[in-house]
Amino acid sequence: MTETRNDWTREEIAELFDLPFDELMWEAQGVHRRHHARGEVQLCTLLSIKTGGCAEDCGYCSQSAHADTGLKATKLMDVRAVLQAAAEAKDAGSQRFCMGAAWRNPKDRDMPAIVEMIEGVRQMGMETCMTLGMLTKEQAQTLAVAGLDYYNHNIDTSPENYENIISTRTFQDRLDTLEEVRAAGINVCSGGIVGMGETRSDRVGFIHALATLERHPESVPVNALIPIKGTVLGDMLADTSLAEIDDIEFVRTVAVARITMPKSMVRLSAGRESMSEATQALCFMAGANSIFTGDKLLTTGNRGDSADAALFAKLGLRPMVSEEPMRMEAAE
Ligand code: SAM
Ligand code: DTB
Ligand code: SF4
Repeated sequence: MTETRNDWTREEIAELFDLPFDELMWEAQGVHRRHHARGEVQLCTLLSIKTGGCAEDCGYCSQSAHADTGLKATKLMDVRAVLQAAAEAKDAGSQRFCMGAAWRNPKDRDMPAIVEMIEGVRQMGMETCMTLGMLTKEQAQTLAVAGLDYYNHNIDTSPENYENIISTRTFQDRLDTLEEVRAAGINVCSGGIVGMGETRSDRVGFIHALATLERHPESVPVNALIPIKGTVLGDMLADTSLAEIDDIEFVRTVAVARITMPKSMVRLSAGRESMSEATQALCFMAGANSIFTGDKLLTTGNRGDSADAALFAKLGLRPMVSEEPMRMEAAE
């Protein structure tokens, strides 16, 4: 087994991106086979437990109060309705249930309901994941005690590109929450978005920031930007001042994530609805081994289970079977 490294340099990562495509794919597939069961893909299901009206100004997001997407803001969902959706996801074969809230940060008064959701979903035998924005130390500890398996908190892009995408928080704010999540002993899910008009060097910086964390995130979602009308980035793409990401460059990013973070689950996340089956197949060859299932992400569409089942059959892939989620030791 090759050792996991946390001392990647930007130059090394840039060299990986620069490899001839066949060599990059060969390398990524080799790393993948050394660390993961071949042909297995983890199925995760998303639910938006609190939609819209978010105070942050993330340029890609339909749920920002700063965007003009016509999205109706909702209150936090009722616990029973969340557990009903989780039961349906489990029946559909999902291994992990990811609950997302459009918050800058949760309020302490929201935490009891969040805790009930985590406990309820865990009792069904699914892994739990929450994404609620920035957390205090106490909130991270509350989630850990409730049994939360994963916390999703994306760094989204390179440190130097961050302020071009989001102005209401800093890259360091993101790292601070990730540290609290780690310290509380919760597994980390952190990745980002490709196709926001960033440069190759930003993609290098994005992977570098993840691959040099003291511990790699256990899950690394790689999203392809879904351009949404009324968001800053969606409107820029529509008026063509922003070029769409090239499929091969997207696959390269997945491959470099796989090589630099060999043990992490790399999730081919948002953007599959408009991605060709051939590009998705290349992403799986490049080492992606997790997807979001169902016909909805948070506010946008997803491919749906029957299209995915047909793709899996075509490619000879199979859903990963659940194992008891591994809990991390709390770092002092
Ligand atoms: N509010 C929480 C936060 O920002 O951490 C959780 C929800 S937020 C919607 C989760 C992630 O979804 C973002 O960090 C971003 O990476 C991804 N995302 C949001 N809108 C997207 C879009 N239009 N296309 C691709 N990914 C998107
Ligand atoms: C992640 O990296 N992607 C998911 C999940 N983490 C929370 C969210 C994708 C959202 C896509 C846009 C939408 O549906 O609003
Ligand atoms: Fe809010 Fe998260 Fe959307 Fe940013 S990505 S606007 S924090 S919901």
